[in-house]
Amino acid sequence: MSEVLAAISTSVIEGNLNDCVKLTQEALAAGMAADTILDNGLMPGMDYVGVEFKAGNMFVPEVLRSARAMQGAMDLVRPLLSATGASMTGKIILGTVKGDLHDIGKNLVAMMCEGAGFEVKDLGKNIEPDAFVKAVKEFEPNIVGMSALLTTTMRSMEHTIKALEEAGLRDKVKVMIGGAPVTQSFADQIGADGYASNAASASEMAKKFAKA
Ligand code: B1M
Repeated sequence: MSEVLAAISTSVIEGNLNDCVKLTQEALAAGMAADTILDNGLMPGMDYVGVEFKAGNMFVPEVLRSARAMQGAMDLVRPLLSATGASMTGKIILGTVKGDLHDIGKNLVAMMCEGAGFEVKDLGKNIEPDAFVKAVKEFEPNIVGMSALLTTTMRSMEHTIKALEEAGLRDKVKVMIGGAPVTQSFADQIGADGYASNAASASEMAKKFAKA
């Protein structure tokens, strides 16, 4: 890995937004391709953060700082990627389900998935089943990700899966769910394809789904 790519990775790991943006600008100005910066600088940094977060060696505030640093660089890199047609890992839509306003965990999942090279469409919070359906039609993702933090809103996940079935879209996407009250057995019960207990596992699962 070149010196600048290693420095970009380090800036992501350290959550240093200014360095991450400055180094990415410098690399682009020196003629480095956007996908090289993503694949060999930003993504390895975020992969490391994911491993450390899962192991309990990094915590939510640190991960958020890393994700912000990555986002800053992604704002520079993303338009160039789409302009050159460089392929992303896959497409994912994410939302916190209807009735639920908790979005911190969902935002982390979004950032981790972006860090893993996904094109992420974040629908936001309090998302109706029909809005998921509409977004699947428009964005044609590989994966639909739903988050719920309330026991009372978990059922909205089931309703969203039903809405996807009724729209004839269920076979076109993998459905991944998560959030503090959600469990693997709930995922099995409502017919989701996967459950992840944290943002790092969610991005790993998304990568597996995108390859399948
Ligand atoms: Co609320 N809240 N809240 N709250 N809130 C909880 C969830 C609660 C457990 C607190 C408690 O009572 N101990 C409780 C739920 C109880 C229950 O249902 N069993 C609760 C309640 C009751 C409420 C209100 C009803 C309170 C009221 O008004 N009476 C109300 C509901 C509003 C609504 O949603 N309609 C409410 C409101 C709020 C705030 C708006 C004030 C705020 C949310 C701000 C925001 O998100 N922008 C808030 C907060 C902050 C919390 C707590 C304190 C923290 C949640 C959080 O952000 N955790 C929470 C108590 C707690 O958890 N200690 C609580 C950090 C976050 C990183 O973790 O979201 O679990 P988490 O995400 C993890 C994983 O779950 C996973 O990855 C993430 C990162 O590793 N993950 C996924 C999440 N989504 C995933 C999706 C995936 C895969 C993995 O695939 C797609």
